[in-house]
Amino acid sequence: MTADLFASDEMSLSEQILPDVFFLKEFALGHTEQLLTAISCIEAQSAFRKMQTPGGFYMSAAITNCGEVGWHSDGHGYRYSQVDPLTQQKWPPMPACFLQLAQSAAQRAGFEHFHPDVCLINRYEVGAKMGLHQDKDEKDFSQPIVSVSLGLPIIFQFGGPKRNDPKQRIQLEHGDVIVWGGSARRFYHGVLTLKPGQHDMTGPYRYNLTFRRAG
Ligand SMILES: O=C(O)CCC(=O)C(=O)O
Repeated sequence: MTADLFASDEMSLSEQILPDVFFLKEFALGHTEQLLTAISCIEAQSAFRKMQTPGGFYMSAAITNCGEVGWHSDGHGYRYSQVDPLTQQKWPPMPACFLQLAQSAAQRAGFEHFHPDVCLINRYEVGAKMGLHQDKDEKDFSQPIVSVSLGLPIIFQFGGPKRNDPKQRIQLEHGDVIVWGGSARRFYHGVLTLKPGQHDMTGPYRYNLTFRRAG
């Protein structure tokens, strides 16, 4: 597979939902089987786990990572680390199909030369959600974020630089991709609670791949 394969997918529709924020409907649809197989390999090395927040709560989404670094959270704060704290080994490498998808989606949205060094993988079960937050633990904000949805649908919220700014709500479905960067790179976003359902490829789950350049 090459980045061109993604870039030439005429089936996908893209929409700019805010300045520097792009919704690429079904952009990853032709590649979901390969992406899900890669997730299975990653979780066999670095299992999904529910991370503790600095406030002492547990996040409802289960998380793992691949790439040169991985994001994690515990009682001491949010940060990137070179090793998985569960295994004390390096995080699994980023599969080529992940990198190609992330780069071609970024390019489609007008962000050339995206070089993600981490893919955070969220797994949502019924009742899981991700509250409004900014992605701000990275050193490099010049590069965009590419976010890929697999499995059950969920409502994504995208706001502004302040938590209480007005929000757009978008239903994200299997194969949809959102890309944001530039002036929107640190805008608040999150997802509402996952509703019960059964997806042909992911069963009762939704997966999200979030590609970033941590720096
Ligand atoms: O699951 C999603 O679509 C959003 C994930 C997210 O916001 C994050 O990992 O920072």
